[in-house]
Amino acid sequence: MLLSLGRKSRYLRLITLALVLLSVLYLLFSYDRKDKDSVRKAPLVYTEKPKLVQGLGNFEPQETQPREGPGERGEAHHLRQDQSNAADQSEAEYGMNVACSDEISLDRSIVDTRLPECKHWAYPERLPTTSVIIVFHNEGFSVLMRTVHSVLNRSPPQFLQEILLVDDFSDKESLKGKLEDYIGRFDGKVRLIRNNQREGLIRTRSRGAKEAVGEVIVFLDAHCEVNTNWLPPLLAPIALDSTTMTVPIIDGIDHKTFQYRPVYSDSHHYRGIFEWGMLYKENEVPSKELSTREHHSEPYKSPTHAGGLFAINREYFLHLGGYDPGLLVWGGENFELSFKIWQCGGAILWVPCSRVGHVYRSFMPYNFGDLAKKNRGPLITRNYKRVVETWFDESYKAHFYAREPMAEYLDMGDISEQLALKDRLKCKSFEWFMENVAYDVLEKYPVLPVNLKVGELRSVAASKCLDTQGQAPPSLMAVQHCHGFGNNQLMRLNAKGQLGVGERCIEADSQGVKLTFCRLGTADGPWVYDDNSYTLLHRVHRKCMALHPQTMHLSLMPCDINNAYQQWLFKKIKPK
Ligand code: LR7
Ligand code: MN
Repeated sequence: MLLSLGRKSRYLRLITLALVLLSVLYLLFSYDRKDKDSVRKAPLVYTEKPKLVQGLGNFEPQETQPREGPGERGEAHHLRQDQSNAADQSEAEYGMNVACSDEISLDRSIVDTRLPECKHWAYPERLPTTSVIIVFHNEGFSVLMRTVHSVLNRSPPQFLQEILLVDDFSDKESLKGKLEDYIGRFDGKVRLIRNNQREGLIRTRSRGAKEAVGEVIVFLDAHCEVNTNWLPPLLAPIALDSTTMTVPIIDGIDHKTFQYRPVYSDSHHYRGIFEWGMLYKENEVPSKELSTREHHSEPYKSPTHAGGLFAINREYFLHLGGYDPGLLVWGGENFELSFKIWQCGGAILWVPCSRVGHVYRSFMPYNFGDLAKKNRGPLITRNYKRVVETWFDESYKAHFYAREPMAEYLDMGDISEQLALKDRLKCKSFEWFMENVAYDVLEKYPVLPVNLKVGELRSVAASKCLDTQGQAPPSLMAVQHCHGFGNNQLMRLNAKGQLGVGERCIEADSQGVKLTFCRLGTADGPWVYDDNSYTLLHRVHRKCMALHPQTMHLSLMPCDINNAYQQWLFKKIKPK
């Protein structure tokens, strides 16, 4: 009896122990599973009221009393009349009114431009740590620092590991000791490193990525203001899948008044595409893309991005080789990264609930240093050529060269490393990308017919050349001294009658010969060139392009093949 009791109690103890063990294991296991599920299956949970959901956080800030002062609430700030010299001077120096910025608080409030439903999203409580990388070359001190302040003020501190400032060899006094002293107040949260020669923004960003310590890197231009709760919506999709890159919606900050303005006045969604000269374009998101989502404010896929502002897992970025180190200074790196991501198995999402303001400058205030002493144009085209030659299939390359004929003559350097990377990562074809991701590009920018003629278009009578005069369309075309550099005088006549210059088209009506926006979705035009009579016939008006002998005004006149003022020669441009 005693013995059996003792045995019983041993059994009981054993069973209890087993039960305790099992429940501990269960708890551990289910905790782990719940935690993972909360990230895997429900990274974003929409709640009727902004509130906490188990394992998820709603990072909306407390509403605060609006502050008063210049530029508060993102309003325009106007300098006094007697400050106009300072304003003009800083605009000439920086491409933006830094004198105006200097009077606005670095902590100013801005308008919340998000869709109202953005306040309702809850994100995983645990998100990757982040390094915000800001590269800069000769930026205005207050503009740069407002970028930093906005990040510190509007990011959950637990996710913001550091802000890494990378100076691309600036020579402005305000960006030396004063900058170092100033960031001292942030207790190491803001770090500064400097290039010891000018590298250009692309290589400078790659350096920042290598030096950063966060799991995710977020790039910002040095003249931005991040908006309310901008960071968690960028991090959540990356936490879910580290091969996803996320892009905020970019609002505008006026370069004269620093007014913060929402980029879209409607609530439609747009995404990044390109035309065949590799100019960046945006297009309304095809409905098929949106229909996979439940809420209007959810992220959606985009073929490409503008370049400056995005978040990506740091190791993934480095696994993709960062940016092609052969890309110089400015331009094309946005496409390189986009094509690389999509073709090599990743994805790009645009995130409506993340908004960041960016100052669009009136002009580019810096030169390209030693990397392009005279002329930036060819350097940017050269970058495009590297990207096209690396990522386009053979059949697509022709469209780029049709749109940008001078690219053929540019030395793009060695791309064998890039091709090897593409091979190593077993990346898909450009055709796959065009059919599955960028399927809206061809609707807007159809493939280009071959060029029948390329060169300057010279009047036989006046020996002057057709010239856009750097005007934006719609504007009248003119003739100017033939300079032989191409650019505003480089005309292309394609096999379907379109006369193009850069991304623009040449049309004519009763007022004269005009520079116009090419009709989206078309690549044809009205012009027929006759190799025997040298006339340029407008098929629709049944008249010929003519130059007025005295006024030099361009117009359509009844065709007269013997009139030298209606005779035009396409003269090839030699690369310089
Ligand atoms: O040599 C340089 N070294 C630098 O460090 C030249 C520039 N920079 C810095 C500069 O100080 C700035 O912080 O690099 C950053 C970007 O240069 P910007 O502001 O002159 O470029 P951008 O705004 O005119 O151009 C857009 O395209 C560039 C192409 O290479 C970059 O990708 C920019 O980041 C990009 N900006 C955006 O995408 C913001 C939205 C604008 C649009 C469309
Ligand atoms: Mn910029």
